[in-house]
Amino acid sequence: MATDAGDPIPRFPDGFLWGVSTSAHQIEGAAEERERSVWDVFTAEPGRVKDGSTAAVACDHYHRYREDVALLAGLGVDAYRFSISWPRVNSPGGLDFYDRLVDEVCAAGVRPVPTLFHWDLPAPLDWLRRDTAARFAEYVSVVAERLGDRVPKWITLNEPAEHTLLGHAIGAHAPGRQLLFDALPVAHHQLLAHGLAVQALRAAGASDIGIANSHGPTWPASAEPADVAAAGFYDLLLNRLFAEPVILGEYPDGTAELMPGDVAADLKVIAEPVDWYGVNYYAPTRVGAPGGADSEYGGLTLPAELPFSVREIEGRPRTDFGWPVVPEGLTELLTGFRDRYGDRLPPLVITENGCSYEGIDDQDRIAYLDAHVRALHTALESGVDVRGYFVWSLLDNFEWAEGYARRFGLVHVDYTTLERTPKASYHWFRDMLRAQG
Ligand code: GBH
Repeated sequence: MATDAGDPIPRFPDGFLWGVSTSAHQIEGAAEERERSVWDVFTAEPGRVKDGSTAAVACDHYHRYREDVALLAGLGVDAYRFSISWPRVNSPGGLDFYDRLVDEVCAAGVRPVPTLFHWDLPAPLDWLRRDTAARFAEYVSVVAERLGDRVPKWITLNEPAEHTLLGHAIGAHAPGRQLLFDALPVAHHQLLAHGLAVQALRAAGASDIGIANSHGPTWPASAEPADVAAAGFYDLLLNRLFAEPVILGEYPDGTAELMPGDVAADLKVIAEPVDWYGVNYYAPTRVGAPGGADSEYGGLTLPAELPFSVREIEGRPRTDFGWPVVPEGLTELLTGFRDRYGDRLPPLVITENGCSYEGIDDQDRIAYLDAHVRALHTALESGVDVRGYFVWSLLDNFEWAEGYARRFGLVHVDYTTLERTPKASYHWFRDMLRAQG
């Protein structure tokens, strides 16, 4: 892949927050020591996860968190984004674990940035039900009371769009439902949960609150009106439907009518001001009219009934996952957000960016990250207010329906011995952070 490697990466502004991300279900293991989540139920069903694996042990981070925090300290990051498992908080001693983790992270001179929901819903709960949003706010209050004295920055939800689409519309993720557009209440109830959580966090004295959403530019397959319309619809579903209620207090283009409950009243809650808005970026998506070859999303075949199809982005290197490497898509996404939302756009943080490749001498990952950090700097230079960048992920981990086959870590994990080995990309990121000062 062509990079400017060799030229130093340009300087980012003072105070720019550099970090790495993980999530509870993907790394913690110790599944016996907490309540079950929808992911435990899902992975127990045959055929759901490609390699038949579960996250019962994963990286065993629950028992090895001190070693992992030492890796963070060695990396020299400013911040660590992790997630709190709601089913663990529901279990005896669960909150004590996060208390110890937060202490350990702080003692390492790193700022803890918890995400309060990263897909591992307690098994008895269901996002189709409105009261799950209220239950979420209660849980958030409990966590904020306990950790609020040490946590400087909070994230309510991770990627409600992906959780709605993958988990409830096409069934590739837990809880495995294939409701297609009947999954829309899941989107609304998560957004409501976000707004209620912002209120609960503020009531507990917390500040610097954001949400992490998955976003990417949507490229029409051609200039044909049917392709342009399909791409616009995809952009509406994956980008605007989740950004606009939070940023503008509105659902886009008539979608409010599809949502349950007193939508106008709920939108007031959903639009509770955030301090910043998190963007998880992996790749753009090429979208055309329905039909043609099998339509894939993140390696999964999409149902033919959808009013769009996802096409290949050609002429690009691909990660092991098959996702195209398009660094300038990050610049396009960020400048596009600025152009679309103008003064109403909160400061942005890249809460995830990364790639899956095999190997410990992972030059491909270095090239990917190098190019994306430069693309981010280009967005800053053109005036987009971006305050931080988090690599997905610190560790190789349980990659959902792909099991352990995809490795996103800066640190390699041997799943037999659970030994951690920093990859070449770990050393590259550490050296880049040192050069930033
Ligand atoms: C994130 O989701 C999750 O937050 C995280 O838990 C996960 O481990 C990580 O990313 C890596 O997957 O096929 O080229 O069109 C990312 C959601 C959905 C983003 C699929 C990229 C398709 C790329 N992803 N999407 S492509």
